[in-house]
Amino acid sequence: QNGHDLWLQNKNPKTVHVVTAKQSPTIDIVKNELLKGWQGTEGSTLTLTIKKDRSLHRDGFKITPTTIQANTDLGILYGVYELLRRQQTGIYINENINNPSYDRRVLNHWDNPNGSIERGYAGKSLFWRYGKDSLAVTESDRKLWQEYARINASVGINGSVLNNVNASPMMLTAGYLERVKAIAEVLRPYGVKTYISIKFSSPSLIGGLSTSDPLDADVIKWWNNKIKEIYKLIPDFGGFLVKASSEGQPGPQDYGRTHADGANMLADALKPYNGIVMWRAFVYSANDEDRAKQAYNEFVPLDGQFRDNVIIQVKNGPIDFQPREPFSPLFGALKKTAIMPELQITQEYLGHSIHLAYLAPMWKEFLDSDTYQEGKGSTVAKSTDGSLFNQKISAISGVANTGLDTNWTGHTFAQSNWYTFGRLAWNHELSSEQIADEWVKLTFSPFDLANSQTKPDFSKNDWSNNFLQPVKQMMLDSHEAVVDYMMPFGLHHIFSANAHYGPGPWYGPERVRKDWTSLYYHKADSLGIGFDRTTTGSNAIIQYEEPLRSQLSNLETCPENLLLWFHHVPWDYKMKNGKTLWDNLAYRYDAGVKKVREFQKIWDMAKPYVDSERFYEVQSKLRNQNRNAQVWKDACLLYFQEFSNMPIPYDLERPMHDLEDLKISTMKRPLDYK
Ligand code: BDP
Repeated sequence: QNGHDLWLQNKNPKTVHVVTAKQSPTIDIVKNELLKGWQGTEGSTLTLTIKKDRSLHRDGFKITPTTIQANTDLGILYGVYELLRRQQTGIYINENINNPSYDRRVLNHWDNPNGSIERGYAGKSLFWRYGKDSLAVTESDRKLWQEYARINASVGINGSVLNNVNASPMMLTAGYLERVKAIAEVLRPYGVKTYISIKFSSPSLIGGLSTSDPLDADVIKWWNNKIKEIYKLIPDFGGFLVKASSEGQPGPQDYGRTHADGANMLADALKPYNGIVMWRAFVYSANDEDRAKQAYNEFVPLDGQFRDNVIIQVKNGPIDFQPREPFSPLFGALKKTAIMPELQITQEYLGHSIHLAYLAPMWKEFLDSDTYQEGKGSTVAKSTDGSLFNQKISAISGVANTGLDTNWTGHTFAQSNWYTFGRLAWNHELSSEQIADEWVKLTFSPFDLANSQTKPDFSKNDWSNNFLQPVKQMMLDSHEAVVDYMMPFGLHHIFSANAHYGPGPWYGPERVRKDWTSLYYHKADSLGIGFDRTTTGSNAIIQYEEPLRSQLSNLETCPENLLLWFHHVPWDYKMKNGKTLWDNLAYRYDAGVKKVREFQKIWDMAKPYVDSERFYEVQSKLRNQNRNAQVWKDACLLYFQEFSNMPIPYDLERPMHDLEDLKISTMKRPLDYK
């Protein structure tokens, strides 16, 4: 088992007669999936009906064990994947209405035209290649893109941004656009729309203009022509994703214009074709203002100024995809502008493709967070899915973790995060437990769960008790384990160097940009540790609505898992369990390491139930994760101890590394011990 089939492993299909009056490339896919994957009663008849039904959204469907009804061919396709999934996971099928939470469910690929992937840990790009003839489209390209499209469609993902947000202007040149067209043709019948990221200064970089000022008539004309050219090639092109005036990228502010000026100019040009602009709010500069406050300060004054085909793309937290962050205060605060969450599927800050971290609990925590912006119950989910605010577009995006590795994502368990992104984008009310349950069954079950139980030499019950349940539990505990051994209690961004992998709480005093150092974020000193974001500090809490604001401001009521995000806390502060902050830190780091050791045992015991290729891959990665977790614990405790001057509790095992050694080795390269 090389993992290439992910959660789409068709086993012993039964025969099914498909009844439908419709013919189209999408319906051909539907029939083929049923042929390969039907697990219902042998010889059943399945009736597919496409008719106008107001209770269904464009992609929605109704299913029973023998019927699927939808408004569109794509609705039927999603219905088929749902039906097959239920058959394969043994879930009883009731008739129900199944509408997606978000209209646009989009992967953001940070792929560069030379085939490398920014923050990618699973090999090179699926779309772009390096070298001579790199733009020639081959049969194997098409085959791969088709597999990719199918995987996405199977979990409802319906959009792909094909290149990095740090965009090359080359992407808008003829050769690249031809390749986008070729990709779009393969993705189209699966309902996956193509989008690209653009560089804001393209008019001057490749258009020969002297400016890229969004209010300049020639610039506007250039974009209009470019967009016309794109739609000629790709009539259903989705639109642009834009990182502008952000981390050194050019943008409207270079010309004294606002984000709204920039976004609207592009939106106007895309409007006649129904294209959209996903404009990122990931903006901050190295000034004296707390980085966590800057996006809100920039965008809230612009609320209401954006066109209705602009949607602001906001990372889940106010800083940057850290192991744990509070939700970005922009959610719920932008009331007259569509806003979409940006999640990170690739584990830039969560152990790359080496650490096992199932991200559903983190994303659920975020989506379920109450912003209180329209009273109690104004969750992030509701403030983005169109139920709380009247927005023309609803969308959610995830930074993809895919690459050319045979198993697509590097770590077998990282496949679950791609799966989860799709499932939550479709239905943000699914629980982490249910998604894990589905994924483990689809990915590892040796049984055709709906039917026979004879195949391997153990029973379905054995498999469920000794594999499914413990592995699921390991997944559910895994994100919190990473938080514990990396950054408990709201610590954030204390990595060594730009690889964002190993620990480096000491990192960066020599750097010019203070906001790119660890010291900026943890602020450890002889008195305590943590970033004071209350009124005595940066006052970032002002950006949250009451009663949350008061809750966060008060040391006693601030959730302990975000304590050091909002407060500078004395080392000897007594926490809820009666122990000091310092002792709690030590126990938490230790608990994180111990959890990984438990995962190793769970996985070793799972050996009889999993093929050897995936077994050894995961086993070896867990060993690596265990070593890394120990390094994180030692590095952080020994370093912070220099400020706390308190002993590591004596019932805990002592560090195994010397701080000075760790400083040298983690500065040089990420501690992956490969
Ligand atoms: C940071 C990444 C950087 C991205 C940036 C972004 O380190 O590579 O370009 O986010 O989202 O997390 O634009």
